[in-house]
Amino acid sequence: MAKPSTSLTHWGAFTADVRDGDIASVQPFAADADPSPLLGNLAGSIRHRSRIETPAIRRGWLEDGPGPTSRRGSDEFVAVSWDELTERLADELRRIVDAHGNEAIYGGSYGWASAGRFHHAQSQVHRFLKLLGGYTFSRHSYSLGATGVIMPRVVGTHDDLFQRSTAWDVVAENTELIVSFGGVGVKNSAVNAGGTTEHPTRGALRRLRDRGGRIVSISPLRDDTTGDCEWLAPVPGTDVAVMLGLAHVLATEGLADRDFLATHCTGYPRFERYLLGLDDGVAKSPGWAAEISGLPAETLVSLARRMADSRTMVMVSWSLQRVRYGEQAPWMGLTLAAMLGQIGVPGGGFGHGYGSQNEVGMAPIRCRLPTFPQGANPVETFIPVAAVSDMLLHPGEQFDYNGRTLTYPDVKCVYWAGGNPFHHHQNLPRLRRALGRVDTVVVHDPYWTAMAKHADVVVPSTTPFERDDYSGSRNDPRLVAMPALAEPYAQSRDDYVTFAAMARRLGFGDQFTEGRTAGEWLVHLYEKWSAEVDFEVPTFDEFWAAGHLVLPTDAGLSLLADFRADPVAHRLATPSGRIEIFSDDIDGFGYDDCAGHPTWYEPQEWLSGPRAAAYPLHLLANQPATRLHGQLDGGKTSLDSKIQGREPIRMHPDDARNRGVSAGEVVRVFNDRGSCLAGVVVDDGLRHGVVQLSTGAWYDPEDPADLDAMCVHGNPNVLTADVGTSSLAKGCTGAHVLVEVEKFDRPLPPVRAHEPPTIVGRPNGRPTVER
Ligand SMILES: Nc1nc2c(c(=O)[nH]1)N[C@H]1C(S)=C(S)[C@@H](COP(=O)(O)OP(=O)(O)OC[C@H]3O[C@@H](n4cnc5c(=O)[nH]c(N)nc54)[C@H](O)[C@@H]3O)O[C@H]1N2
Ligand SMILES: Nc1nc2c(c(=O)[nH]1)N[C@H]1C(S)=C(S)[C@@H](COP(=O)(O)OP(=O)(O)OC[C@H]3O[C@@H](n4cnc5c(=O)[nH]c(N)nc54)[C@H](O)[C@@H]3O)O[C@H]1N2
Ligand SMILES: [Mo]
Repeated sequence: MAKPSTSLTHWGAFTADVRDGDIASVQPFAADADPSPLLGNLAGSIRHRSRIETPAIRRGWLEDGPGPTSRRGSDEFVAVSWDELTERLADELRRIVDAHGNEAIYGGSYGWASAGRFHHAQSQVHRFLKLLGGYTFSRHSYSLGATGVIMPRVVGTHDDLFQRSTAWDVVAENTELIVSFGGVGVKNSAVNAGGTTEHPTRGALRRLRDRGGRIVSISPLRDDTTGDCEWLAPVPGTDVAVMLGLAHVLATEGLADRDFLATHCTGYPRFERYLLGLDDGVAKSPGWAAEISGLPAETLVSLARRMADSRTMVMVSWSLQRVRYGEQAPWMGLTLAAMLGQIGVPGGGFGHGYGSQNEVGMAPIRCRLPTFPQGANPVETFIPVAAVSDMLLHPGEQFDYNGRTLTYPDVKCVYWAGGNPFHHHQNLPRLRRALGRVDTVVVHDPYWTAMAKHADVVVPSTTPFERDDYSGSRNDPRLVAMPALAEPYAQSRDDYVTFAAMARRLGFGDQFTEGRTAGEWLVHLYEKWSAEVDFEVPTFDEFWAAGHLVLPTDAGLSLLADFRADPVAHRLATPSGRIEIFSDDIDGFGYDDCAGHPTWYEPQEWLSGPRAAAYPLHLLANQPATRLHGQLDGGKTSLDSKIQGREPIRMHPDDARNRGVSAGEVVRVFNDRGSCLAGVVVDDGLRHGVVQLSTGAWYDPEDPADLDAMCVHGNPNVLTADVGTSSLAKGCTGAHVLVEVEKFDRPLPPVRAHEPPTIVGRPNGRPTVER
């Protein structure tokens, strides 16, 4: 029987037609002017064959007990009952805490999970582990690892750069020139953490163009900017050099706003010495930048003059900081905007991530959202999030981070709920070895992802469409009800129920649940929230019946307008209270990979470096246009893009011709770290020498027992380097990697990424699942 219902994902709200326990089709939310194609992945997702049907334990772990092993990822699983899983897992956690202390549990559990405030997997797992006595945690994100450390130091915040960014309306109505590094488009702004009900990017760009506004898109890919633009395609990884070349023109042609630099910034003179080459003898001139970036010097000169002459917004995408030395691009983009002197002016200044995530340019809500409280973590040990393999492989070793020296803990248990390291982490062969070092790997997920297949204890979670919840985000005008659309599939359970059962066995059940069912929590959190906000809200029942609630927002913001108006009253949270173009603190750390002012460093993974002799193609491992990360990789929008079942790799016609490969063929993409298969798309909308293979194809080793196996499906993280951005932030650098591509002329191995692993019966004849 058909039953229409609304719900919410990170990429949009929708109404579903539900049949036979699954989503049959979806219609986008009516108020969404530009719904995301990612909605096309939802049909069939509840009963997909990659769902985990029962609690399961890796055979080797069950038979031999916890301990290091190379069998993770190739072993069989044994289906167990919920009671057995609860007992064994709770007892193992107790053993680890008693023998090694809480620090030995790594509960960073990074990942996007699903929209939904209460059933948010991260909140659930962190609350549980905190009550257990704590865990080693992770700081920052794969999204913004470098920004999250550098920007608070130089502009006093990173959250406000997004949350209180200049509104799209203000850009559409005031900006004359957008100069975007990394593009500005709808591919990435489909998405917002926590969910989104509107997609304003395309419409705002259209309004800007209708007014005569211009967009210069500096990116190796033409389609990174949606619609018409002036496309400049530099050598990937050279944006800081390009920005320096532009800054050089401003400095030497009297176009820099010296008043703004004097009243609102600190350290410009120190930086200018570097810019002009007074100490190192290298002027960072347009000619210098042209040599590095491949963009003509004249183009940079005329662009710099246009920028000084127009109401200009400098936009830096998040991808530019997901590379080695990633701290530099956002810092230099901010410096360039400061030199233009338009920071805080409507439609001028700086923006970070327009076209990276939907929240940038959307109005912030004037309240917090109801959330499941997590409590405090008694353990203080943490790692920068992308150092997970380093931590597991180097227990007890010291490392630099943000001016401190930290020590990696000796982790015995890795606990993941709501994320997929085989999606997000770099150098997967190294990650597999790192996971092999611990005693126990626990994964909660609705699906048999590669991470679940590498676990010892596999906990089948419900999807957001099998439980009541609500969600919203800090830059979206709606709190949306998410009523369950279907019954939980097979034996899957809400993470809340799993944790509550374990907490009971471990003796803190009442603290974890506070005596409430999930449904009671939803009402409780909503009512607590309604009592705190300073506007009228309907009762929970009224909200639930209406399906959503419109929240008050701060419209029409311009980033840092207050600071511009009065830099004393609205001093920034930096040591000087101003924008730090030179940072004494960073300078004082003495890092050789992050100096006291924005600096051009030659990366390792780039076309002009020594590695390019062996691996002459620059691969952009960007975010997929067809799904969110690895989520619903088996859905229609995602599958429709695959070529002979492999993830598409885009190549320039010359690069394809030189290798004798054509559109529709399967190629092997490789370097010294690993290899994967991918299906060729030929496209002249890339700079030559650049190939693009998005993240998110589920890792599928040809021989799962071989830690270095080729991925037959096209996951670029078998190729990427597992190194941090710098000693400052140690952020993720997965966006870039050098590779070579060749025709694959063996018979094509089957893609098994979306098939469950072998699940065997038990010798004692308990219920089994055979495949
Ligand atoms: N090479 C390269 N690598 C990258 C990037 C890149 O640009 N290049 N980008 C990086 C970035 S920015 C990010 S944010 C990361 C993303 O990496 P992740 O956030 O780890 O990727 P997702 O596929 O979103 O993983 C979320 C998992 O949560 C599961 N899930 C959903 N709902 C629930 C639930 O209710 N309970 C439980 N237990 N599980 C649930 C999903 O099935 C999915 O497996 O990837 C990073 N990796
Ligand atoms: N459809 C979809 N949208 C998403 C996501 C998703 O998985 N799918 N993930 C979301 C998440 S978690 C995040 S953090 C954001 C990430 O947002 P971003 O980090 O901005 O996203 P990317 O797709 O990695 O990169 C955007 C573009 O930057 C360009 N680029 C790469 N390197 C360079 C360079 O060196 N110079 C220049 N000028 N350009 C370069 C690439 O061509 C690429 O397409 O996206 C979010 N939006
Ligand atoms: Mo991200």
